[in-house]
Amino acid sequence: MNKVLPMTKTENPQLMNITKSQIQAFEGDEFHKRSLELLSEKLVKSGLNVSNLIAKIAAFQIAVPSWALGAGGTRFGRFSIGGEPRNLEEKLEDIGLLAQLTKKTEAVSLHIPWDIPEDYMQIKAKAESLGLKFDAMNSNTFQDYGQKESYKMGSLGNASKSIRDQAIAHNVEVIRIGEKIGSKALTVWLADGSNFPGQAHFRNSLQWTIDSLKKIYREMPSDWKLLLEYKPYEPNFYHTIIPDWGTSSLICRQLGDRAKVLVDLGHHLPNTNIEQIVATLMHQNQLAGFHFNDSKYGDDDLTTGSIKPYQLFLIFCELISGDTDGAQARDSISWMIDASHNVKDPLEDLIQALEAIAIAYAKALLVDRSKLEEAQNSGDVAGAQEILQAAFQTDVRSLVAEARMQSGGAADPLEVYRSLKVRENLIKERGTGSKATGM
Ligand code: LRH
Ligand code: MN
Repeated sequence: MNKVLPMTKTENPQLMNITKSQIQAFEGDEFHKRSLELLSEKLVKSGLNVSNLIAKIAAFQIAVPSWALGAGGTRFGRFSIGGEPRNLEEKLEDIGLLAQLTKKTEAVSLHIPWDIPEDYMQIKAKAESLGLKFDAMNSNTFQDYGQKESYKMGSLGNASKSIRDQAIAHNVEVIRIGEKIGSKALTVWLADGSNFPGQAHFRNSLQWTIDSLKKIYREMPSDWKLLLEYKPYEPNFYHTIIPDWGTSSLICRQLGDRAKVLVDLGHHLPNTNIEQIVATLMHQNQLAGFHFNDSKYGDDDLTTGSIKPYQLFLIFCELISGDTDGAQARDSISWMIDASHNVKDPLEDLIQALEAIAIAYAKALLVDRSKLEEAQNSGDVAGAQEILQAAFQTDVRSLVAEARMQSGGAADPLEVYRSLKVRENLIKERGTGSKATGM
């Protein structure tokens, strides 16, 4: 039976900070050791190196979005969760906690203006004290937040030059903020498009967008990357200027080789073969990175791996294959979650998402790629599926848990989070009505 150590104010002035001993007090699954032994035996038998696998899984880190630490909502409503971070400092503390429990995240992706740091040096120091760095910065020209001209009819692709210039200036401001806190990338997602036939001039709005992005690209420091995110619809429901990977890719090619395509898993029409898109972008060295989430219908921003875990596995199979074959190196790709929590505790949702991503990656590492290529080249269709299924159907949770524990993380992060009553303590500290900025 696990000894539960109550959280004490004196022990950790910042209520959020859980100590190593509190984490290690939870031994987790009593079968962990035995299932890991059995799995390791099986993996060694198929020629795999278990400590190498554990090292790879432990090293795989995913950035957390600053806009997904409060309760999300839809146009039909938003249900507060209580204890939500009231400012950027508290958001960093929440992500610091995730990092302590899961050892799967060491970076945060900020969204401007939702998270403009009041004091750059202070926020940089705060992040460092929590073992966090700043991943891609996100600009926002899809809302009005007091800027001079409205983005109702678009931003970088707006027919009005002054509105395009305003949107360009905003993106440049976001780059300057990012430079101050050590970020090295700008993510641009545009809601720009139209709701009715005839409303927009397709070719003019595309050209305005390309010209605007060229001006932004020129303002990026030489070691920065531009991640261009596509989305087929919402908030515009007739056309979106950058609706798919092909359009994003052709624009990136006109910007330069530091501009690549960002794949948000929720930004595809139903039944789109996303793993093929990933393979094609890697083939062209055009893959910038991911916004991980899951969906049943539209851009539902549900917990990664909660709806289509096999698709997530197949995407990681392409990523590992492309990395191993030199199509595109894994460390040139940005890994981020982009989710919105309508009914779950945001931190529990993120713990589950980080776990699902680690599991999909671990399963994909088990694929016998030379046997698979043999089956593919010899037309052994059923054989090829058997090789994928053998990896996908392998329970790798003990391997992922071992990698986490060897990195100082919790055996079972969700169990520790709940047993230490973190949300209850956050509500005590921040109140039931605190509302985080973001989606
Ligand atoms: C658009 C999007 C984009 C963000 C926003 C929060 O749907 O995926 O990445 O800017 O969500
Ligand atoms: Mn996204």
